[in-house]
Amino acid sequence: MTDITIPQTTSATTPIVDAPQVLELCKSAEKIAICGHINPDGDALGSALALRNLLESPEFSPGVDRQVTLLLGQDGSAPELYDFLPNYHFIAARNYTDTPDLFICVDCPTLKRIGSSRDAFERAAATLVIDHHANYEGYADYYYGNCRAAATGNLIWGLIRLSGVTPTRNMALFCYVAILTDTGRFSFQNTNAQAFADATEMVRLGVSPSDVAEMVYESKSMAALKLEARLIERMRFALDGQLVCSYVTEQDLYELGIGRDATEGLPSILRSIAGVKVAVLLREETDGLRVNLRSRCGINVADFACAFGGGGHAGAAGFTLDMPLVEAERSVIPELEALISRTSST
Ligand SMILES: [Mn+2]
Repeated sequence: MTDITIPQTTSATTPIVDAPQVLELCKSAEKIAICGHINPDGDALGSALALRNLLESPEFSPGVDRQVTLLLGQDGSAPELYDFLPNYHFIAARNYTDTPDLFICVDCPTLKRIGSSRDAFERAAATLVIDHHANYEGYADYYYGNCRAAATGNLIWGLIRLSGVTPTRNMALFCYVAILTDTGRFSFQNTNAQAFADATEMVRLGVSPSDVAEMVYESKSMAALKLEARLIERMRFALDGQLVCSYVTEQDLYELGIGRDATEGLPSILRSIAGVKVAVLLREETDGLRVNLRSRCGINVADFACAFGGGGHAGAAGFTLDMPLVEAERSVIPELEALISRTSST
């Protein structure tokens, strides 16, 4: 995973570094902070945890007492869904007042998405982004990325392998979770040979695919299932079933007593319906209304999301709107209908 693909939107002023340079940058820093995007998913969390293990490994830089801190982009704790991961503890950003030598953003293409960790980012002596999104906006001092990588976890795994550090089972587990979740269990369009090749190494190091799948996909709470029921009840179709839209509110999460991480798999449920080409999930968040898009049949929702100031991948993207749910639906749905009609007629 050492080839670099420069995303089209990358600012020309951001120096692009290669994998050996990333390792050098890390070796020259004693205090490092790592942060993924807000509402972190398996890739953001797995990548951050694996990277911390690498940077704290005595093998990585013998004799150096490196202090590596994981930050969250928002108050509160990390999503419960992933609490089976070993050493799964985070310091909330509001408690972090140190000035890092190096601040590393993982799986986060825009500065806005590091949320409340921004103060620490701005204090840092140097900043680095490690990411696989196509819409990196050029906000850090250094950028290491490949938008053909299935997950940021693949990039982190590549760094671990290149570093010469003996990969541990935990490093493998973190990266495996990153790849598994970002590829939708090796089924989304971004799933590629490298994802399988890396996963093979991880399984050889002791990761159990069935154990991880059970923890991530088959340990749902009854409340999470009830949220899915609400989602399904509220589905609205357009264009003869090619477009489906549903929503979840803050009130839903409050009434069911569950966290926002319970919404992570919902867009894929909508897209799983026969005939659906684009699925839209509208979900209330603290910083606005999040619009999650999933697509297939060659419809690129990343470009669509970019036009609204968001981003993502061709088949999975999102953006945030500063408007109420009903209004958001009214403005987004006709645009998506037009996108589907345009794509179908070409
Ligand atoms: Mn990712």
